[in-house]
Amino acid sequence: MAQTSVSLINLEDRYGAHNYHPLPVVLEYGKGIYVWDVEGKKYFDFLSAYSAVNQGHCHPKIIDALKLQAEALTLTSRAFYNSYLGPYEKFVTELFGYDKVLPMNTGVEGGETANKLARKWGYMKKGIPHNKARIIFAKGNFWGRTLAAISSSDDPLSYEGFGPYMPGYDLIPFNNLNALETELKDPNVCAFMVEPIQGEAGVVVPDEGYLKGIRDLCTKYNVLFIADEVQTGIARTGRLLATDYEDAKPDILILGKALSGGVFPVSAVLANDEVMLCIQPGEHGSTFGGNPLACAVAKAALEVVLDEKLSKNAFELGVYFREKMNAIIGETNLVSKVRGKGLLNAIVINDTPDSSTAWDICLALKDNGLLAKPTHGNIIRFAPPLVINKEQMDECVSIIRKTLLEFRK
Ligand code: IF1
Repeated sequence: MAQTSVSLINLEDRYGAHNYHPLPVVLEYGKGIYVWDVEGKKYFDFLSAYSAVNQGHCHPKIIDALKLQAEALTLTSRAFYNSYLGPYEKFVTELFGYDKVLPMNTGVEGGETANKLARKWGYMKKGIPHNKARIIFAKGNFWGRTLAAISSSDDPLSYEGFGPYMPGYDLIPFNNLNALETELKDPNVCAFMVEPIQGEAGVVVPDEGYLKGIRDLCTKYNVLFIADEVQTGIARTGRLLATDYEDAKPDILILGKALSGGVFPVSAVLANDEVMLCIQPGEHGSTFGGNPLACAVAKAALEVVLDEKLSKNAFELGVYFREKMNAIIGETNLVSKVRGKGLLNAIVINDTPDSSTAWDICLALKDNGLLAKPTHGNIIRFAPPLVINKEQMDECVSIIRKTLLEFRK
């Protein structure tokens, strides 16, 4: 029987866990900034798999690297050395400016690794008493779905019903340096972990100087600054890292998502020796962490970012996009603001978070050939692959404008 969107949605409903509520579109093929559904309809992808496909869908250079490595050696485990990991580690640590990298697979494993490193450093180097290490997070954070990650969340949808929670985690308001300094005075605090721009919270951009302020306070109080750049990293915000906008080099950097261009789960935790060497052989790792396939794919994905100057393109087209969106805001009472950096942007819909307006707008955008998804009810994130060009951006802006002007609640 021919597969249709409906039949495929029914298959997932019958045989798959119901842990998502996807937009009713069934994708079958992707190339660059475009995806096609089962019926062959073409869409602009304005989600980029939550910024994992910054290089565009199925980028030939990354796919070629995947194919080549897949015919050579995919996984050996870390029980043995292999000829691919060292060269990749050299490449990625030199690119981001750290002594060492601890390779993992998913973004949340990167966060877990960073938390373990920070606690170990707290005991071994800062002299925090046994099991007393505290890590501070910002309200509105999202770094994944593990029990540790949800223990640091203030979103009931993330943590409700999954207790008890990880001890030693505390929250302060995002974008508030006074609240941060108050917490850092406690000598048992080993780290502050924060996204430079909060993605899931709805693309919340902090004030100019916030990142520098974090860096200075963490230095002053001998606390590790952990930057979760899983979503903001790899050129998404118009710089290679969002922390590059200010003099705010993190002590621990977490990368994921577009580190592999969305081709393969690859994450990485980078730090200097003083921190990284606190974890001794046998104390941390993962079966697939640093596997040869991941090394080949990640190196190619990063080379695409550099060769195609995706940071510059993201920066310039981001300015252009927000200008266009601000003009549209003047034409409709549906949208209260646009915010973001580079090509990580969002519009805030003039309705309550529990309204279906943002969802209904996304359904209308889909019908008009552009895919986006709401976050936190009334915010629509717009994050196309960073390979988009000005002409394509103009087409997308006109689709968004048409949809908003024609939209009726
Ligand atoms: C889902 C959200 C985005 C992240 C940051 C770590 C991770 C993520 C800043 C963990 C992951 C993903 C998870 C994915 C949807 C997506 C998402 F909507 F869930 F919150 F991007 F905003 N740090 N975010 O954004 O990385 O373990 O997933 O590889 O759960 O559906 P992961």
